[in-house]
Amino acid sequence: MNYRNRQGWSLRLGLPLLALLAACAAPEQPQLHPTGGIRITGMWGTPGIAGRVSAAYGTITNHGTEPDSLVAISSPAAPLIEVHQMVEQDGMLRMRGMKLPVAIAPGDSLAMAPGGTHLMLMELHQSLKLGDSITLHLSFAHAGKQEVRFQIGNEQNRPQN
Ligand SMILES: [Cu+2]
Repeated sequence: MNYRNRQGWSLRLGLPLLALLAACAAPEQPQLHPTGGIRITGMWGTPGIAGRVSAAYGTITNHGTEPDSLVAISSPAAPLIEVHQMVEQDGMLRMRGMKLPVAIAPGDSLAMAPGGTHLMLMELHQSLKLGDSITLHLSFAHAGKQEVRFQIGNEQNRPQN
């Protein structure tokens, strides 16, 4: 199974989902973007072909004392970005869009990793290659608009952003 296939809309997986998730556990990463209670860490994205899709991963943590929520996502790299969950259905792992806003309770995180929840950049304006950098704007109800810039990599060569 190659990496690009895992991004397909549906795909029969040989590995149990849990093993997949465990294999993809990200190392602890330093805080990058402190604003309000929201911190976005460890962001990286996957290569993609112009007009098609790319996935982005990382962790959004609410270190504040108030609930917050992700209300909008935009990027110069793609006109449409969705939060996708992976849902197992009849032995198939399928991507399912989550409606915004996505609430993040105090002390909670939205963790995004290969095989699990991810941001899906759709209809890419340009192809994204290893080593390229892209910018995302994540808007939160309380923490406001936050900009993250991160690199394109893969599971063997995961950028440390
Ligand atoms: Cu997706």
